[in-house]
Amino acid sequence: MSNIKFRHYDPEKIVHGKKMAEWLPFALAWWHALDAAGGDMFGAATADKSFGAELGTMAHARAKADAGFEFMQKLGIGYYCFHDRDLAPEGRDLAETNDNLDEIAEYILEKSRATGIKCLWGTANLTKHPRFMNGAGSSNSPDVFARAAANVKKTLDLTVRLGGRGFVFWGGREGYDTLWNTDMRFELENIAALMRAAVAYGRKAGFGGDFYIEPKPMEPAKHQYDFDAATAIGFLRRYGLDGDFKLNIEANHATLAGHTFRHELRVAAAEGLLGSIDANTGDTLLGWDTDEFAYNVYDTTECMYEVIRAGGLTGGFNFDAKTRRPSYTAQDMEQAFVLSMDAFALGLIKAAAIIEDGRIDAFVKERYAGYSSGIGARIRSGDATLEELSDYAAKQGEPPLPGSGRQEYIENVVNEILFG
Ligand code: XUL
Ligand code: CO
Repeated sequence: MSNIKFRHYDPEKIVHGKKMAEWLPFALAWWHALDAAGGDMFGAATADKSFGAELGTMAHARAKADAGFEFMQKLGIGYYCFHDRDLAPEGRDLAETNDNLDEIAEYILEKSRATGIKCLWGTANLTKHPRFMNGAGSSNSPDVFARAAANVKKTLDLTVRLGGRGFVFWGGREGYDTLWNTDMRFELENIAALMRAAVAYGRKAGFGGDFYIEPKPMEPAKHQYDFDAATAIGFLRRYGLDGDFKLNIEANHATLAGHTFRHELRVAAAEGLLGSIDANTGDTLLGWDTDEFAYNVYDTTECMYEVIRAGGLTGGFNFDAKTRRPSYTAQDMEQAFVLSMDAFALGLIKAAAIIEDGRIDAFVKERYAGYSSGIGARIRSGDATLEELSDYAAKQGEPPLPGSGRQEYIENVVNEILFG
């Protein structure tokens, strides 16, 4: 063990009736932890992620797996998430590409058996290759659609083989750059067709987990159809996919959509569709997806409040996050994971304390108390007609003001619980 020391994360500690490790199934994101090397559109990579092997080779794919498992073991991270393209290099054709994937899957599976570290979810990268420039399910080309389907099929097979709990669709190019060249309804129907085919195949292939949509409003497409949780839920219901799909909510995507992280969690949970979380944070002053490691304890507390209220996640907390470009050392990686694991653990402790304290929940209950009897109960039952309500309103005269929202009182309670 190096200098890794958690201040709040203790997997065995019981919080609100469950072990911390059960509330917080942390996952490493293969693409960020083992690939992202700090390059951006203005500058070259700063971190060395070669792990002693030549980039783009099968030897490198194995070296990444070695490094990833060593790192997860060291930090006590129980899961990983992957794209097909993160695991192994593409070959000359689809057959060779798939052989490369099979070879590395076998290698990873052995490590998984030896360590107990499991796959949280897999996803097909349908954004990077030039063939997907106009999207995958939403592509104008049926040949590209078919290739996307082949990649989804293979990645589903890998996810089943690696024991993954989930399968993500993140529609980075499922959207448009200009409506002048776009048939929106046509594209939405095709995306749904790809997802339906994935569900049908996945269930046949033994995938018993959840499919997820990961909402994000833009970037790389100007507008992405999975804009936010509410939009994605509408789409799932419209195309009858809500029995197999839940949502994977990412904090930075929430803020890009003009929402808070908590808002997106609440929307998904309110519909019983909160499945998993991409645990990161954005920078509110930057309009792009910076994928930072979360450290704001207000945010993590609000997140964990929503998660506890939802009864936990069927998925987990995937660190879809990367260290900053000038933080290029292996120690920076350790610090980043410790930072965020502790931030979510502290958030869990504080959220549980807020719930157990009870003052806020009691106030929320009282705020809606008028609906438990009389005309309120009639409204809740769904039986109250507009005529009945209108008569009631005429008889009662001017209704009293609805009572203070007491936001400042609540914020005082939150700060008292957070800081004493
Ligand atoms: C991109 C993003 C992805 C998905 C998986 O913004 O979040 O890494 O999580 O494709
Ligand atoms: Co993500």
